[in-house]
Amino acid sequence: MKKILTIQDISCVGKCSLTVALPIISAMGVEAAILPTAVLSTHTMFQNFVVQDLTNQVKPFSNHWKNENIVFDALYTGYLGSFEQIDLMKELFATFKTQGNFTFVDPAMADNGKLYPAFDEAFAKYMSTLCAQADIIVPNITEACYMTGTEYKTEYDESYVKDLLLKLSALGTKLCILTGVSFEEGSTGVMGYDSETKEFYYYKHTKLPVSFHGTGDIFSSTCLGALVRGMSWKEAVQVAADYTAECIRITLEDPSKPWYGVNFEQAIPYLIHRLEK
Ligand code: PXL
Repeated sequence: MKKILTIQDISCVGKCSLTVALPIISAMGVEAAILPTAVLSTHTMFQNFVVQDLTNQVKPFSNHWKNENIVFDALYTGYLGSFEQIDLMKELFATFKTQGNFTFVDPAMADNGKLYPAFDEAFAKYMSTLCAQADIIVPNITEACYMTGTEYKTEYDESYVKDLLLKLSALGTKLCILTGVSFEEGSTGVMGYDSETKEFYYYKHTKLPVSFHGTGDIFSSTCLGALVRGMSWKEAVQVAADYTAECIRITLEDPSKPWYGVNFEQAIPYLIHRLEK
């Protein structure tokens, strides 16, 4: 059985980070090992959340795994809370990288042109140094702009997106996957660039007229699950984009939908079905 180590916070209420990564990776038939970097009462879009930082547990936990000779098929970081945690992730990559595995970074820190409340521009810039050490990164356009010092635009053309991907790839990342790429009203999608084959690929699907929290984490977890299962990156992008869109569609049908995340749980049967195709 394949095994992913995912390292991010656990927001106890909020449908993001580990409460999304764990069930999705498990549903995809892949073992999910976790390293929680902090425990939050909720994600940071709520007011008055409380945090227990776990930065000082990263080394003892990973040392134990190393001593147990535990290996992972992929190392996956999501939301990280500090410069120190970014540095710890670089060490962890160096410790657990093998010939056969890969590192996957979702620089979860911004959306819709704005940084999440806990971050500033210096942090966003520093995140690019972790992306530089990753095999695969999955930023949205906002995150890519912050990391590459590019002006954020809501209207753009293909050359703007390709330029962003080339700048990301210049950090040193093999495969850059940019989410939330929309060239026309009514559709959105994902564009990737493989620096080894020099190939761009765009996958487009219907855009639903809302933006929900946590969908980036759903996309990342699904995309990585699909990759670890052996799909090509283009197939993985399709499955992840389709599942994320289905999560949004199902949520819109729910009259009592939560404001803070999507009903990804109700779309898990769709995901499993989609994988069987
Ligand atoms: O990736 C979203 C996310 C994860 N974790 C925490 C967050 C957010 C988004 O705001 O606050 C703690």
